[in-house]
Amino acid sequence: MKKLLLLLFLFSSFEYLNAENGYDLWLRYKTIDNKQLLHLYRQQITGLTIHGSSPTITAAKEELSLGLQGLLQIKIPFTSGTHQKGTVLAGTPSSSPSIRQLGLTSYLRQTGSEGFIIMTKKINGNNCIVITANTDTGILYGVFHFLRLLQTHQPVSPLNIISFPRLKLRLLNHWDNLNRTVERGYAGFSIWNWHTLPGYIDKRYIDYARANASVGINGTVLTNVNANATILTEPYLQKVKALAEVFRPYGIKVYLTARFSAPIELGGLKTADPLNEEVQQWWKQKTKEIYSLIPDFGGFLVKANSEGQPGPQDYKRTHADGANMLADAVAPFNGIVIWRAFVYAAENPVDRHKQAYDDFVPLDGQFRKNVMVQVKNGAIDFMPREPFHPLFGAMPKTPLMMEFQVTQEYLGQGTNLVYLAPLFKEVLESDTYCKGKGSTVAKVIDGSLDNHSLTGMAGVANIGNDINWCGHPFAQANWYALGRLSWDYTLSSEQIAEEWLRMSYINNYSFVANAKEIMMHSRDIYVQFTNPIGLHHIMGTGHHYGPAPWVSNLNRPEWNPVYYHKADSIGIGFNRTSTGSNAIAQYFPEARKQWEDINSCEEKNLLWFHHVPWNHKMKSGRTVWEELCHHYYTGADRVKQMKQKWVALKPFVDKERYEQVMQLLNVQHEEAIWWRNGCLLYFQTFSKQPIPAAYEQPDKTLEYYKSLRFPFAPGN
Ligand code: GCW
Repeated sequence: MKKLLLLLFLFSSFEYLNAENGYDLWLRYKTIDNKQLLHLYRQQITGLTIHGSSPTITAAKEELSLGLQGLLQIKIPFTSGTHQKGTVLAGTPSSSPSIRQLGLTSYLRQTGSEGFIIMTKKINGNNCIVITANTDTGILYGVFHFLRLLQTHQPVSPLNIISFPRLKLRLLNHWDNLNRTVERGYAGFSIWNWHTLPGYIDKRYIDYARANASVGINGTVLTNVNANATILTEPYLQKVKALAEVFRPYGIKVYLTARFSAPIELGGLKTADPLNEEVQQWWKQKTKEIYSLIPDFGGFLVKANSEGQPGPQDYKRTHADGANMLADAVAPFNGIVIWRAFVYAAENPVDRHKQAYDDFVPLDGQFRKNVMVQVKNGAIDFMPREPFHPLFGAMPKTPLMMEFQVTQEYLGQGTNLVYLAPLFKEVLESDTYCKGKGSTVAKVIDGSLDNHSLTGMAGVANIGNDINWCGHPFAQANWYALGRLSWDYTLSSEQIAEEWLRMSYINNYSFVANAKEIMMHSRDIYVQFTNPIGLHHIMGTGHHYGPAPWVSNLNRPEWNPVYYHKADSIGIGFNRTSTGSNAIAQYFPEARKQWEDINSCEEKNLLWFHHVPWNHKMKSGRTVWEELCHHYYTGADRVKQMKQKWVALKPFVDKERYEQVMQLLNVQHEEAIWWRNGCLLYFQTFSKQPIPAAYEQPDKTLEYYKSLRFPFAPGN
């Protein structure tokens, strides 16, 4: 009997134990493992009729066949126009007469050029599943959505879905260099093999496009914002063209970063002054050349006058002058310019928090119609927790695009399990109060507050040539989440996590519930053991790996962690109130209120805005010093709990990914202890207070932590 049970167990878990390398992302299309459901789906889906002949429709067909064959383990025939019961009928009203007759025009008015409808409809008396849209791209998105329903075991009858994106541009920004290193990349080298392009099309490019289309990402900036002008030379543009051709059927446009000094470097001009006519001509010519190769080229993304990049200020011109010059060049081709607001200057003694706002707010109203200003979610950088950027709501005349970081530069890099949707949502749901209560960051970027039609969100990609694309198996969830939220920012982090888990692992209730819990707490845990109660920018120099709050000797003041935590004998934290740098004044008064007063400031941002005496009492009754100890220790302990939770999920996960995640959680636990001990030992030199005896005391000295070096840490 025992043997039989064991055999049964082994047999039933065979599916789970198949090794997986993660390459298929969330598009695994494994057979529905619930027999009843499989049976039901097979009855409900009996044939496929897809109208249209564009490459996008071909891609949709291929995806449907691949998906259904995998999920249902039967070959569902493509039919033409019979519409038997259970037919999946896809097409636009113009490509499909049967769909035209269904009278869906009023719904299709809502879906725009990318949205879709999936509805159960009776055709010739038979229930069919209709996937329709105004464009073939909409059909493709609908197909992916339909497959997702099956992948996540949702009912497919009756269906009544209308979906359209809330943001127009949904982009990945690759910080990929032409030599294939990736700035802040933790998943290997760049997936763009420039050397073998354009002749060789790696299958990865197609799978990359499929993955993006499956979550609605419709643009990709191929190159690093720390730009290299070589990408604009003819041989490289041919390579870009080849990629654009792969992506086009999937609704994805390519964009490039423009190095501002390219007219000098490539054109041999003496200047790159945006008001110089020759310079303007050079860009116009270059742009024409690009569009002759790539007619649907998206446009340029520019980092200028920031961290050593050239820009218009080199010629005493403004960011608007620079952006407008490029905007005029791309305008005849319907291109756009995305100008980054991430600027700060070493020569400027003003709190770095304030510099982008100071530079950009006076320019509001001066940008051309086809310019977007891309703003990072917070004013400093992509810190583990950061109040929203004060520029959101402060430039009503300019469409602002959100820039999130999907790659985990400051959030555990390649070794930590940190699910970022809660961070993204925290920012999007923050109230700027720019037009009174409810003026959330989301409403600023979706254009609804100021009537902008150019809207968008970008994520700095976490993709590399690692077999599983993202390094950490759970990092794939962050790519997925960026896409899903840029399509619909009202989705909850839980829902996104759940979808991703069901598609990437298994639909088992217990697995999904527990793994989701690990994900949902992971970002808070990371904040807790690295940057609790508003600490920020205290990471290692250059590579940004691990803690280094002690660093004080770097050339630029604002590169030093001590600039941000300001620990001294009195207390810790950056006073950004009116008695300090007054960065807080950049927020609208109602928003400011939550932070202004040291005694009522929301504690998660306390040290962001205040220099707080060591013995200041927190809501918990602990002093600030005790509170720091509490958070660092609790955070590190919670990583241990994550490990235990993962161990309990072993029966549900294939061996390969189980082991990968397990090993990484072990590394994460060690890193958490490193952060905890390093930071507390260092801050203790100012607080002069003991780490409460109840805690296990650090087993290494501060000198030891200070001596650690990582000369070849990735991503630098
Ligand atoms: O977060 C910082 C990174 C730089 C990056 C810069 C930016 C591309 O450390 O590596 O440069 O931001 O966003 O421009």
